Amino acid sequence: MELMVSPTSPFARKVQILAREQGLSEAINLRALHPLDDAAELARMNPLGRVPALITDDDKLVVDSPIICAWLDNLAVTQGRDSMLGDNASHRLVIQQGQALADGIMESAFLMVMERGRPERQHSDFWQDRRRDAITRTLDYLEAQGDAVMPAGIHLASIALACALGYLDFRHDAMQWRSGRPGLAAWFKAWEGRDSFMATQPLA
Ligand SMILES: N[C@@H](CCC(=O)N[C@@H](CS)C(=O)NCC(=O)O)C(=O)O
Repeated sequence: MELMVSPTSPFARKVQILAREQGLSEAINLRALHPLDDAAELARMNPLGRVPALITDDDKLVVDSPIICAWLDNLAVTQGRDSMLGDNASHRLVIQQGQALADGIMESAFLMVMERGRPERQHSDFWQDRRRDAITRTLDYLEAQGDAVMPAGIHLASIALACALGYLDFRHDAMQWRSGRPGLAAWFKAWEGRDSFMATQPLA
């Protein structure tokens, strides 16, 4: 299998962590492509022009990180592993919901970085503020809800949240997301020392 990644994409990191946690990393060749600098090459494989994208051994394209994670998790289950997407229908919904919240943080944070890269006269304070507010509110919600929204353990939702918080550290240090959120900060500490997390640090 070939997984198209960029070394800074939090969505690609989520897929790589799930693959490592499910013992699949040896089966995957990573191919680093920058969505803007390598746009034509990436678009030849993924019409959406985004990373991550997976090409399976039988040459099928799988796009969008939640689907790629589900695809890899299913492969791991066929090899005798426990699913990281939940044990039953209601657990799966909680995990999908947790992943959606974390992915939403990543998306807003990524779009803020893209906005910074545009010529100054095209900058939009309206959109930057709107995205920052969405991140702030979602972090506060996660802090308040705790394990009702983010159950304990290593699963797709906790992997996604670790990637979202890691991306805030990487790209939005000024947000100081730990400030006033001791629960989330303590939760993240356990992730910071984990092998799969350390091995997938974003490279500037
Ligand atoms: N929903 C997608 C989001 C992926 C995404 O936004 N990837 C960014 C890099 S972090 C990208 O390739 N952007 C290029 C573009 O949107 O043109 C997923 O979960 O995989």
